[in-house]
Parts: sequence; structure tokens; C-alpha cells
Amino acid sequence: MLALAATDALILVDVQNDFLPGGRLGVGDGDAVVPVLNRYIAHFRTAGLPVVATRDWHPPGHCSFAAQGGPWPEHCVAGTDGAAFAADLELPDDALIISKAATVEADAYSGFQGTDLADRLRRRGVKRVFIGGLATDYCVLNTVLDALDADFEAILLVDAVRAVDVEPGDGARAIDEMRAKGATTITVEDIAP
Ligand code: VGL
Ligand code: ZN
Repeated sequence: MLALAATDALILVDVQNDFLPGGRLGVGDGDAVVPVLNRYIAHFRTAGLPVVATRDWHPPGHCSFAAQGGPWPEHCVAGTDGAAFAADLELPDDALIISKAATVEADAYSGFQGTDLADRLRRRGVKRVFIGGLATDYCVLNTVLDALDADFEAILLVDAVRAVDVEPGDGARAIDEMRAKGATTITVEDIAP
């Protein structure tokens, strides 16, 4: 059992339509994270703790798109339905929204990269972050590693992540790497009611 503390925050990574099955960069079983994240959100709301939602927020012609020579199909173009949060995600009205990779020339897999997320968390007294969402092997991985680099404790929500798995096993290897670098892992049942 794990009791939430006043210095905890929840970070939902890129739970956006384009990363759900049927989306432009659909992650297999990606929609399965939504009901589980809703349970984490309920725990954090009940405890009055901050909820952060990152989003991939690319301009048209972004460098990560295949037409520009990048590795991905066009996805999460700012303002489109594909970039919107999953309709079933129960995002609190006061959630902090962090948009990333919003200029054509740079990509950012981490919610900390090129944003003021670390400062905003520190200003709220946050010391430990709980991280889940999409995708395990890209934006979740890099957000967890950057959280650790910025001296936050990082807890990976293993029941609320799914991987792209460009190569089979990428998601499992990403989880191993996060653990090796100091992240711990929990499932929602581990949180004290
Ligand atoms: C992501 C690929 C490209 C992610 C974002 O959110 O994991 N993956 N852009
Ligand atoms: Zn992207």
C-alpha cells in the first residue's frame, strides 16, 4: 500500500486521440489506459493533489513527420481532433496542461523538454511524480527519465501505459530502463483508498 502525500503530483502523458487505436499514430490497446488513469485521477482529486496533462502539440509541417523526413506519420497537429485529449479521460477542470514539441524545428518526447513543467511543479512543492499514459517507449520513457534528472522521485504507473513497440519488446525494455535509472512501479490497487 502506498499513501499519497502532499508533495505528490500526477502526470498524464499524451492521452490524445491520435495515439488511440484508429488514430494517426495509434498505440495498440492504447485506449485501455483511459479507465485506469481515471482511477488515478480520482485518487489525486480526492486528496486535493495536482494533475498535469501533457500533450503532443505539433504545428503543420513538424520535423517529426514523414513528409519532412521524420520517423512518424503526421499526428497531433495542434487544434485538430487528433490532438484532443481522449473523450473519456476525466481530466479535472484545474488540470495543468503542458503543450510540447510545438515548433516546427524541434521534437520533444518529454513533457519537461522545452517547457516550464519542472519549475511549476517545484513551485507547488511537488517532490514525487506519478506518470502514466502514452507511449511507454517514447513520451512516457523520456518524461520519467527527465523527472529523475530534475531530482523528482518518479513512479511509473505500469497498469496505465502502452507501447508503440516499433521493435517487439521496446515497451518492456523501456520499463527496465526506467527501473534501472531509479523509477519505481505501481498499479492502481497499490494506492491506499
Ligand atoms: C509520441 C511518437 C511521436 C508519444 C509522440 O507521445 O509517445 N510518440 N510523438
Ligand atoms: Zn509527436
